[in-house]
Amino acid sequence: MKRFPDDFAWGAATSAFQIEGAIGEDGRGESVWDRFTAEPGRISDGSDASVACDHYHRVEEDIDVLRWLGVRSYRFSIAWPRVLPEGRGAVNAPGLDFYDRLVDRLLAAGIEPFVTLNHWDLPQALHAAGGWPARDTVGAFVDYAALVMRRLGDRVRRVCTHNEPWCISTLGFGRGEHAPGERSWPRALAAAHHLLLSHGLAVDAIRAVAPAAEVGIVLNLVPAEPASPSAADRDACRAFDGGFNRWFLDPLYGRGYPADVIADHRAAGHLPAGEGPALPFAHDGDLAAIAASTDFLGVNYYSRAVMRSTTVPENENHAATVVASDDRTDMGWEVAPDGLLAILRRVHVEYAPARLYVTENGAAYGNAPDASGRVRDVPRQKYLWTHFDAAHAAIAEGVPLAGFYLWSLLDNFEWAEGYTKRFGLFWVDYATQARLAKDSAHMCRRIIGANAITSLERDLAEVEA
Ligand code: IFM
Repeated sequence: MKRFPDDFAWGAATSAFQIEGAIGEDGRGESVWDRFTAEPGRISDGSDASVACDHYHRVEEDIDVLRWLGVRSYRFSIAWPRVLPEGRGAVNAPGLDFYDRLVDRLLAAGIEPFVTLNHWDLPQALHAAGGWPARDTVGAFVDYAALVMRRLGDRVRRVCTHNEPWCISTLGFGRGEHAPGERSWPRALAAAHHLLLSHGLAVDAIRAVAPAAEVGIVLNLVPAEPASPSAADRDACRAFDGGFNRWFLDPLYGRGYPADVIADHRAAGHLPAGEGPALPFAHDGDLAAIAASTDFLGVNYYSRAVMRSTTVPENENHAATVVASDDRTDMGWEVAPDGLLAILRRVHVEYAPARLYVTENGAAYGNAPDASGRVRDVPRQKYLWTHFDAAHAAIAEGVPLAGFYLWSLLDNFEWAEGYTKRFGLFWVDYATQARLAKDSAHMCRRIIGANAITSLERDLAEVEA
């Protein structure tokens, strides 16, 4: 039996755009993702998030689901355009009231609310005015963060600024796979900088209005290994790690942007070469602001990367990811629980955040209800169990890991993949909006209740019994 600490924050996570629906209701403004999903060819199944899991109308039912699961905490995001339809200025009272009620209901159910302020749904009006590549958006975010926490901060004790700034900047502005669908590396790098700067400035603004709240940021981190010991593969690994992990971790923990990655971007023409400033968007004082001291780092972990050098020119960093085993989820991501231990250990040793949370971990598998209505999702059970084991090993090594949030509570709108990928512990029948506990939900319920894992075979067998 491997026990977790008594106060370990077992949780489930979602995000507003992926579950709420009701995109045109009660004064909500348009977001970049509404605009993006409406563009033909952007979403693999041609769907949108106008209904999603209809969570906006099913809050009570979803809190019952959380209560049944036994989680101690629930990580959800606030839809910025629901609160500020234009991104700044006039507050939409029904939008803020919705989250206020959600917080009260969670607390009444004995579930600690964990707020994400920006899970990608930037108000379209702010994007039209320049969006994340523009410095003006920094102030808009800081004001929005203070507004939300002034209202909720008497009850919300854990809040993060941004979810996965790598995705917003790289997928949204570099690769064009996410909203707003641009392909410009200079703009991607400016967006990343403004996300980080707005995080740092928002930390102070949040503390001023909600002094009792823990404040942090959530990064998606991917431990990288070279596919071979060759110098070229090791350099591919360095470049990948630099662009994915260190570009965010280093400035957040006071080291500035990594020089080797700046050099890569200059060589690729993403940043100006020559004598002038390498980072035209960075002003004096920005790095100190970005490095604001925080209470925790949230780590979203799904897989590792095994890197091979390639000269394919369209691939940034001239590196290619190799999937090292055939054990993959429906996203094509390798199942690699050791990578979770590796990244938690590394972040602890190299950056020493005060506290860590696994703010997302989970897997997309399509297992559907059988004739008896049961969802036998053994691959997800194995995925989660082995990652719980890795988290336990990290704690045993002394990593200050304080919680683990399952991604996701419900099957939901998986961004550019639409509804084709199911990450939920609960199956969602999108025709009826029924929620059905998968076998993995039963397993997690038991493990959370016991606050311990035993062995994979035994924990799986308990679900069968
Ligand atoms: O669904 C996403 C989530 O919004 C952010 N982290 C990764 C998840 C799976 O792709």
